[in-house]
Amino acid sequence: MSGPIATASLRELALADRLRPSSHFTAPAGWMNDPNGVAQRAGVYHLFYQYNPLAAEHRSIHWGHAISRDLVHWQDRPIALSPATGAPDADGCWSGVLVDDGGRPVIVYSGHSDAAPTQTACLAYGDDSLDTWTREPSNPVISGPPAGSDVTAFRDHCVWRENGAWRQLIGSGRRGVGGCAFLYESDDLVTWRELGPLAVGDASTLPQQDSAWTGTMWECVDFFRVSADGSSAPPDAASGDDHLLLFSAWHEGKTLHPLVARGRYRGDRFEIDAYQRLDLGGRHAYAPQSFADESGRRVLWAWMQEARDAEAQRRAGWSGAMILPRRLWLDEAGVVRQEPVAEVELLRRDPLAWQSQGAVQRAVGVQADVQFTAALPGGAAVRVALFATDDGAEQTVLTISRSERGVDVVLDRSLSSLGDGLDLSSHRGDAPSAEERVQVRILLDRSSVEVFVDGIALTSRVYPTRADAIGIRVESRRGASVGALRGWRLADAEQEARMIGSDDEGEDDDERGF
Ligand code: DQQ
Repeated sequence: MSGPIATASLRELALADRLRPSSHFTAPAGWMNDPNGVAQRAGVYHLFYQYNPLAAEHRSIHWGHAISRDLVHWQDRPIALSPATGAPDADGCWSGVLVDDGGRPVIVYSGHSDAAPTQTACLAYGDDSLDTWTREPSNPVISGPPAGSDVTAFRDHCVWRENGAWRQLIGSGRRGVGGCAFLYESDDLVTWRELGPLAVGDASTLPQQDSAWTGTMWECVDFFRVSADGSSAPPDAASGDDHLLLFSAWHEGKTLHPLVARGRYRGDRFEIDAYQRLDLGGRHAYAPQSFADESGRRVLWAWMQEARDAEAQRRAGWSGAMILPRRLWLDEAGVVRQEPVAEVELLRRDPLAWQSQGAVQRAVGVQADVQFTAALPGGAAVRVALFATDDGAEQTVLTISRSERGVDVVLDRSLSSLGDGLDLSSHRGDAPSAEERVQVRILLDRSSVEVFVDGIALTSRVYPTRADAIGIRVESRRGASVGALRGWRLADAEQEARMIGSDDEGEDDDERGF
């Protein structure tokens, strides 16, 4: 395996890759995975992220940091956390959250050490700018799962204030039972009391291959409440509001898919009424983390994993992008829905020019925002070819059709690329919808596809090889009709000058899974 490449060279490689999304947030170069510490403070949005500036592979994880005033244009800040020799995070500063302790910013994260391998709960304190971070001297503040519990893994944090105390969830799984989230309480963020599991899943209810299987471990737990008026806030058992628990289903080193559990928060327990797939594209919108911004809306980030193999990612010099930020809400029927935040429209540029040929409307674009309504009587379908060559040799095909449960959404990647070493599997799922007419939005960014059908999201990654794989073709079939079709070119959002980390850290050349 090749050794680490200096970050400036990684940046050159990343910039040379025409498939790197550029309307989305990506790291300057190297590896990026989970969003962390997502927040808005004094009007400024913060996005921290799992980052290896040394190579496009998952090891030696740092916390990258960027800030924004509009959620789509970002400015790099210095790396917030780096692995420290001899500390509980000697081999990685893994996922976590940002909280405000009486005005002082605090990061609660998983220190990762290869030694066991183990993950423990650690703290770091920030200055006002959130640029400089100091570790809590008594790290780790939680050194492992509750005594006597037989767990599959133990990491990732959700922390909030309730009834004058801090509460924390840590993602885990009970061996032989299912994923779970352990609940803790604290007065000072440093000393934590165990309150047992908030919720435990049952891994035996669905087959492992099922796209809604809850897995044997819950990564990146994210717990909050949603009110009938669409606003959101930290959990509060006394509120009587619906609560949602987001998590990413994991099994033996495999990152599977994000799920959301809806239910009732009763003191120290969360009674789950229903699970829902959070994104029909599975691992391509993994490790979601959300926050209530100053307007009260729930803003969601997630990691768009690559579908290239590990060696191709290393060669590309970069890996991973964030989804475009989304607003998330719970509708009256108890369905969790999402849409790109309104600020994404700031990236819209010139309108796409559509040409009609019978039931087909054609335009071109590989960075585009397309929207239409689809009237879908029984049996009808709308087929949308994306990143398509005229001869159809390369194309990614979205099909939206009426089903018994609502609307069937399929993204067929089998012809999405003539390249090798790619995941070309299809995505499929239901968009619950009682209406004949559904709203469709499609965001394309070079190698990313984000689809929203009545607020049900499907995220994926595709890597066309041909320079002419630029066609968008919207076709009505079997009595479907497409209305209000509009599209815009999406602008690049990446800053011109990125903050390149030092390239002299870490020579460690090992490879590790999650
Ligand atoms: N990624 C982090 C973990 C988390 C996983 C490490 C999910 O904390 O469980 O980079 O992608």
